[in-house]
Amino acid sequence: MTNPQENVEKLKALCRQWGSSLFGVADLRSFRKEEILLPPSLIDSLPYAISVGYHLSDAILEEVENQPTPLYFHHYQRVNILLDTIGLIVTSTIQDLGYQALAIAASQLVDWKTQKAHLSHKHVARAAGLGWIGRNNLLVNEQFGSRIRLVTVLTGIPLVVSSPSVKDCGSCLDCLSVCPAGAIKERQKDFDHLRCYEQLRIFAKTLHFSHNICGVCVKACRGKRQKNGMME
Ligand code: B12
Ligand code: SF4
Ligand code: SF4
Repeated sequence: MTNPQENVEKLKALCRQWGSSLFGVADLRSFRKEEILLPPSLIDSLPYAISVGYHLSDAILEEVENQPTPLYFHHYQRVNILLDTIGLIVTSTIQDLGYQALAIAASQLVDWKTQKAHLSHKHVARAAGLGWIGRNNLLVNEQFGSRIRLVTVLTGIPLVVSSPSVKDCGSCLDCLSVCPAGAIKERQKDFDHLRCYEQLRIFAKTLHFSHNICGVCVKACRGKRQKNGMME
């Protein structure tokens, strides 16, 4: 199977079957090599980046007030496992078709000092048309807001590249006042990474979670679906 459009349809349907709501393709060659912590020869052999998004449970997020809850922590962990599983299933499907694929973990650090992973799922998702980087520093999808988690699969199988979104936060400021650390500012580039990070470390310590989580700005960014009161 070498028709790029057919390949997209097949992989999209597969991801949907496994519970994902968003699918897009980015051209990895549009990224600077320094943005990807993988050997350059490996990047050259995997020119496409598939971005997959899972719509988080709105019911669980609605229960989050100004700090993460045990329900959210469990959800966060299970969704990471599901996204990693989807990455593996996409990988084996592509390999069966005779091409290479490499799934990037949903949540794994390779540089603790700068808090960097192999690559940014958000930047890939933006390039793959899933949304834009919002004031809350997260990927914002028009339908689901920031209530999504992401995974990326790099591959050599021929695919049709998606167009990036032209939308942005516009006049919305819903996430600014809710952040317990005051890390979210009107200009996205002023987002205070360190304040956010320190707040998450406090949550982990005081609430006894083994990961740095929060969820407050995820909840605040509802997207069109919740704002319109639409539920599946
Ligand atoms: C490390 C990490 C964190 C760290 C640091 C984040 C950061 N880089 O600022 C901490 C623990 C703070 C964190 C917090 C959160 N995260 Co996080 N995180 C990641 C992870 C694993 C890697 C991010 C990465 O490599 N980025 C690459 C760099 C180049 O991109 P960047 O963030 O734009 O780069 C900046 C930082 O590196 C910063 N920087 C430089 N030096 C230092 C040093 C320190 C100490 C810090 C903090 C930052 C920093 O400067 C860069 C330029 O601005 C990704 C998964 C992934 N592979 O993408 C998830 C991910 C970004 N996280 C996610 C989420 C949801 C969260 C939280 C809501 C926590 C939660 N689950 O409840 C908060 C939200 C914070 C926010 N508003 O941005 C989701 C985002 C989904 C979405 N809709 O966008 C991701 C994509 C995980 C996933 N699989 O879905 N996260
Ligand atoms: S994760 Fe929490 S502390 Fe960090 S920006 Fe979002 S609301 Fe603020
Ligand atoms: S809540 Fe509004 S301002 Fe904040 S990231 Fe989402 S769309 Fe942008």
